[in-house]
Amino acid sequence: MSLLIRGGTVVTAEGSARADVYCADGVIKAVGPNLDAPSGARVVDAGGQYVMPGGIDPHTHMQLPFMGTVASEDFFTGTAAAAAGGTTMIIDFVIPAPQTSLLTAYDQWREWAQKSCQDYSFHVAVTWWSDEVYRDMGTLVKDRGVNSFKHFMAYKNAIMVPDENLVKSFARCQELGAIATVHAENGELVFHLQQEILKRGITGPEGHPLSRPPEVEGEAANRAIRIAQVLGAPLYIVHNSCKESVEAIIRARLEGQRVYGEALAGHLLIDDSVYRHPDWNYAAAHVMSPPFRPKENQEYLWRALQSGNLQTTATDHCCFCADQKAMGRTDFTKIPNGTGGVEDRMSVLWHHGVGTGRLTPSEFVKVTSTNAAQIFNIYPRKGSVSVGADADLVVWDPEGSRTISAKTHHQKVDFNIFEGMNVKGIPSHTISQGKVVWEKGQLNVEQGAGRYINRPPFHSMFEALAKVNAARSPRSVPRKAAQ
Ligand code: URQ
Ligand code: ZN
Ligand code: ZN
Repeated sequence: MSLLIRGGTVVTAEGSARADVYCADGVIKAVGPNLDAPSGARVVDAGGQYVMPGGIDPHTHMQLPFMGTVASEDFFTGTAAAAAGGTTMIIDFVIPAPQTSLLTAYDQWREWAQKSCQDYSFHVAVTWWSDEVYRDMGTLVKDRGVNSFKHFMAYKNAIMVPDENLVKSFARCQELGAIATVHAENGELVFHLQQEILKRGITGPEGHPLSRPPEVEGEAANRAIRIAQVLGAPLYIVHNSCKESVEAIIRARLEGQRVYGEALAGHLLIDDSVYRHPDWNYAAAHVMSPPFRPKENQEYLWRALQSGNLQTTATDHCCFCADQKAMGRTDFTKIPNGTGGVEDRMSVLWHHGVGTGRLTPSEFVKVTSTNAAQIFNIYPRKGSVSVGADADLVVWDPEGSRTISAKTHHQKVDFNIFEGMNVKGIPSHTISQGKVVWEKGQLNVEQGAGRYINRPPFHSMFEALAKVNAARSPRSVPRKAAQ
């Protein structure tokens, strides 16, 4: 099956140019103007549209067991919804229960993810510490294609880890050539504030943001950054929601520290007024952590993306339906934390990013695909439109529009945090492994077609480079016999 995408403007992180893209055997074979269509090739007319690397969502939680229930979206429906929105790869999370084997959890998540219809990979959460965890991290890097380890600094009495574990695990990441990632909220402060707020008789969703003020996030972000700095470990902070965490990242980056930050599409557009909505279900549907923030934080996050101080966008797609959210009907701390967005991220970011002039099309590609591919070491296989890369592409119609709604979305959840939002800029075609999986409003996905994508450790790349350089260095070139 070969495919020629003809007449479009290819947009990459580097720039844009009128070019056709020819794909065969699941990879890009040629990029250039006026390509011929070999006999039998399918031709997609991309005239007047952009051809970009398929979106990479580096933060999802399909069918996550969490807070006494399981996220409603599974790996098939979630990767299908991603295709409908122009995203062609997700990086999800293996989250072992504390005191359980990381390798066993990894195998469990691999089994769950086999039904995916598009490519996927996993960060692995370090939710406890022991010599076994130390060894398993090595196995995961060397034999399972994992190069990123997650640490929850919140969720006390569940998956939160103390500083001691952060230190040991970050040091192990540095040793292995892996990147440490964190959910940065001070879980002890959250727990204390939750008890205080409940004591005052506040049990509704309005209590959620009160228990997780921005300072709680800023403190944890800074703490993780300083630990990583002392240990020389690269660090990626997920779902930065406020000025306090971004300021910590900017300071570190100005000092030359290797710290990366992620922003969620939700945090870029939704503010904390949602928690004061009179309808309990509406407010509870927005309970996620860190919470949606006061409005001024959105512009701050946009500026951080524009300035390159935040590098990626994601969704933290972790869906719970109304009956699940109702588990916290009398106690907001029992409302399962999480919201969706995997289908809407790309259009929301194009409309509010490129559509407003905040982002150029190339910057859009960087923050929705290429930067994540580079940070998690799968570039240029992913996140590029280049010969040899996987044929994961999106044909983007900048004039197309749609209204986002739970009534029409493909996400397996009964709520949409972007409900009613009109967006201009939509995928006319999504191509996964060279196959058109979304076309003019119709999914054409195959359960199980998705592949697990190995992500090599970083120093292995440096070792490879070192070998290449050594081979080139003058010392290794046999000297001509003296004249
Ligand atoms: O914290 C996370 O990233 C997971 C558990 C999803 N839930 C959330 O509220 N962000
Ligand atoms: Zn989180
Ligand atoms: Zn998450």
